[in-house]
Amino acid sequence: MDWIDQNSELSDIAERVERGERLSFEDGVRLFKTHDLLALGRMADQVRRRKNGDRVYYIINRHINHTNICVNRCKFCAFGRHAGDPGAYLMTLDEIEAKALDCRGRGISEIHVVGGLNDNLQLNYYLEMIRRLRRALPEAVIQSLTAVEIDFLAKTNNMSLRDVLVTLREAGLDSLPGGGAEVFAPRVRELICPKKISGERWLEVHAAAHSLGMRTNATMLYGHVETIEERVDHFVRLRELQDRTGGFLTFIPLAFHPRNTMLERPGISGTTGFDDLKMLAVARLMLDNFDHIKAFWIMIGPKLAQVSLSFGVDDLDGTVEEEKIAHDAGAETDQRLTRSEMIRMIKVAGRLPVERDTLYNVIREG
Ligand code: V47
Repeated sequence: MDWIDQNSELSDIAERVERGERLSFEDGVRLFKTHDLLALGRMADQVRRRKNGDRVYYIINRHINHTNICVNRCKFCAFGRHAGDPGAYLMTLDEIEAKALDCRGRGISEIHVVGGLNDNLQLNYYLEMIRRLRRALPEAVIQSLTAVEIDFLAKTNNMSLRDVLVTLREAGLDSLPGGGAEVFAPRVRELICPKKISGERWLEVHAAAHSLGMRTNATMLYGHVETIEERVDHFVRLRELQDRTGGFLTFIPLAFHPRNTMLERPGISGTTGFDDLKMLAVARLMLDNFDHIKAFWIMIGPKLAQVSLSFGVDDLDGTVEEEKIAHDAGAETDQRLTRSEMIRMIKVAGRLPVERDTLYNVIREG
């Protein structure tokens, strides 16, 4: 083990990583507490290489946020509005369809649609939206509706989770994105999103999707009121569900952006580069049964996302095109990257760019 100093405070964990052993809750806490970022990065990089070799994935995708009207109004969110508030919007089905039609012929393989909990919307709006997206882009994977929206549809229509998911799947829904997970610990949810579904319910929705053969993503919103222990608990719970179902595709940490949110305080300016790299590296080490760890460049910037390729990351998300959730909260990144910018970032890091679809099938290499 010549890649880590034998006197490093992490050398016992490094030995377990080298042997491919599962890390414990206590190991996760120690990893977050270390300041030895390079040792942490080397361990995560070793696991990344074992799982994905030199491949770094990206996708040509398009985000659509159909409404920002939301009854939950989470404190970390600058995107949600009450109906009638300035800036509140709801896209018509024609407007959504027009955005999808605009994607035709541009090699877009995934449409990512998420929005607020708008109690004026009936199940039929969602079914028709998905049918129209399906018709407009028959080749694309529709990754839409977070667990929070699925739960909302089940409750408002008095349906089981399974029935809602089956109905949406018949309309053309393929996969669920990872949003709404935040931090599972009840203490944190009480402080930042008291009206949102519990962590247990989020996991229940994903388990229901997995049981139908739908693949889904997982996230964690970090850098607000959560403790290190609550972060590690979040990993352990995701890892447990993944052991049971194997249905998660990737994990995406989301760096909290405070601007325009109810958690904005003088002097608080969001996560630091150290926090972001640590989060990605610890995720790679703790989530040993996840194939992929994604750096969402929209949240941490393309430069740090590129550096994170040496800290356990093997996926840079995609071209995105139009992003509102982080930008309403002060993100200063562009809203889109081109395919050639993605490829350049990956090649400069000495890795092999692989364009993928949602399920990580290879579309093109190099
Ligand atoms: O659930 C909300 C987060 C999520 C803020 O599955 C914020 O591939 C930072 O889940 N600062 C929605 N984050 C976006 C999301 C996502 C993004 C990219 C890829 C995937 C995927 C999923 O955004 C919310 C919440 O956790 N969020 N407000 C904020 N102020």
